[in-house]
Amino acid sequence: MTIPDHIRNRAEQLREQINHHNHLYYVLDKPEITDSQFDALMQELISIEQKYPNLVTPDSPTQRVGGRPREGLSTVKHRVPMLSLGNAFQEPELKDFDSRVKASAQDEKISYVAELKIDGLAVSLLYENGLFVQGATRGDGETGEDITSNLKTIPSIPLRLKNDVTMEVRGEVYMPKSAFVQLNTYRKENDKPLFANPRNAAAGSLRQLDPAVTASRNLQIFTYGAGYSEIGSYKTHYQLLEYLADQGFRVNPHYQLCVDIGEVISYCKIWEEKRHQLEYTIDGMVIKINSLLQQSNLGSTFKSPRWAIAFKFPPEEAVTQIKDIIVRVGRTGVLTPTAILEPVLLAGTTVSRATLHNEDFIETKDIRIGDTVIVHKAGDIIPEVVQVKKDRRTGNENTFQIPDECPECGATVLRQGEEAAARCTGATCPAQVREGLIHFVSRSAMDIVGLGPAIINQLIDSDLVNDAADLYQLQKEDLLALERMGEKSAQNLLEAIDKSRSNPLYRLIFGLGIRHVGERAAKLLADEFGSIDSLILASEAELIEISEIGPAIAESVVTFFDQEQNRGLVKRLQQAGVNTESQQTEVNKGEQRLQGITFVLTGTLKGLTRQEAKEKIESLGGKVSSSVSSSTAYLVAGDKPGSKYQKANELGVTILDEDGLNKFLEV
Ligand code: 1X8
Repeated sequence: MTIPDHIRNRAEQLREQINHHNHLYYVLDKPEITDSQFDALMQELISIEQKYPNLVTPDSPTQRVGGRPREGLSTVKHRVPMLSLGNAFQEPELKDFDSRVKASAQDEKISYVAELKIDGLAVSLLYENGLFVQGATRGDGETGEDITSNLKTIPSIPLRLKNDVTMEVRGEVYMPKSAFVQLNTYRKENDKPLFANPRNAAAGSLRQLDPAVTASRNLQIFTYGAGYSEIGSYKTHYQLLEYLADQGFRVNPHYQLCVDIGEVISYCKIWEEKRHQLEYTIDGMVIKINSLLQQSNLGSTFKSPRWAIAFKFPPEEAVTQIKDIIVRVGRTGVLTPTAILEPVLLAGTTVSRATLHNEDFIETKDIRIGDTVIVHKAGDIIPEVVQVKKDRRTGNENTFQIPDECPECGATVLRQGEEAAARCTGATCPAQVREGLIHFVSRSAMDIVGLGPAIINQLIDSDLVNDAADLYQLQKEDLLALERMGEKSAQNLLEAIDKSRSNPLYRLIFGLGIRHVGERAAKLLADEFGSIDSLILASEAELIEISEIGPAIAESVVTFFDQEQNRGLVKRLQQAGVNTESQQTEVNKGEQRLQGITFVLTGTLKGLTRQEAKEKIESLGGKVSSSVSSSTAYLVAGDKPGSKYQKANELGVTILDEDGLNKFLEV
């Protein structure tokens, strides 16, 4: 198809504009247009590229959000090893470093650049002639993992540089604190395991087979160096940082030129104080010799450069006393012990509580009421008890046990089998009712805006609401009687409740708070059964047959609907006009994640037959073909592969082993 000149020019212009606004927004943090103006530019480019696919360039901004997996994580050998830094923990160690440097530099004047040490994941970004071609993790320093598609989803990583240079840029990918809190809140709502800190969350998000997952995680990058580099107009590290920023990279603004080690030390002290004001976690400072010539004269040991050092901040800890241990009852009835602390300043905030997780945690650490303890913040955010100071015990401390009866409703508390959690068995436990309602109205469930915990508490306390169905009976007068509830808010709330009546079915299923049924399982169940009435009738055997629904979910669904009380709740929700059917069979996007990808299978697989593999791939929207051609995306090679293997090699088709295939088939 010939492409009219004006279209070609317009696409080029759009790409430039989008890149420009991306840079303003993500790198410089100074947007000049609104989000919707930006979306309009993007939409225009997408529709041009859909009509004229030849216009799609690898660096087009439309290529950032990969909606499907491109490759298993293969390995990359770094052209220049990614070394780790030597550490200094105290001022004298920095002075020693300075003396060592000066001794080898034969009385030349040395100046340093001090930078923040970002607590994230080191990555290497390879640009060829200005084009981003490959990104990798640090790995063991010699060899890392290829995470190109995932890195492309991070908007502040430029796909094309200002100049057509070939160089390898290094930086740290991290998750901002706010994104971390948001992600964990979401994971908690969806019964998924939480990330311990932003660093783990960033690592988990980058090392994904599906770039769409990475794209959803709000990752960021700061670049701070070069590995292999073809040319260099820069002679100092300071100039290199300026050069990186000029090429379009995001560079942390808090770098400082220091003319001697005294200035370095003062600068480190400033950030040790101010670190908590940042939107990301740092674990120290990095100090580098400014002159690149001096750097290369000093060289490196096999492990780390001699021209740089990391100054690690001491872990932030505080000593305080446990005044009491209380127990909170969550939505699923889990009793979580929480330490009430003598308030203490820690990592920038006053901390007065720390989670004690469960009985085992308390027992392992031998934590008692009255103990003096060391607390820290996991990932700079979550207060935790690290250790008991046993030498401070007076004998007046009291051991703590999870009560046998629920502190909220008096029902029996049970610990099942190997589970660490103790649970309240009371079906009408007010704490469970409250937490259950908070879950029911939450954003991923029925999304009733304006119905926060404070109002829910009042509604329960005034006996207006005992379960989710009662919400739909509320009248304006009921609401107006609540504290701080005006005419307008009452009206808005009633409208929000009414709107939720027509939510898609999966939101209701998720909102019911059935154990183990997260948002994804709820979508699968809604798609499969089409109505809540059919779901109620489903047997465990039928449930297990659904791919991705395991025995724990199946059992839990059946147990839930076995309860008369729960079936009654559903009935009352139906009577109140809440939608309990799928309007249309929603195409489950996650399910179709292999759409457009063709596999060829060869050789003997161990874990499943080829037929099973074929069915699994097809159920996720992928295609299985019997012969290798240029449209084959992956050859899956089991034991004793035949001629297909050779053909795939000749055509440059990516070859997966069984593990590689399994990674595609897992969620
Ligand atoms: C690691 C890091 C470096 C810098 C910042 N954060 C890090 N985590 C920096 O140079 N500004 S350098 C580095 C390394 O070389 N291992």
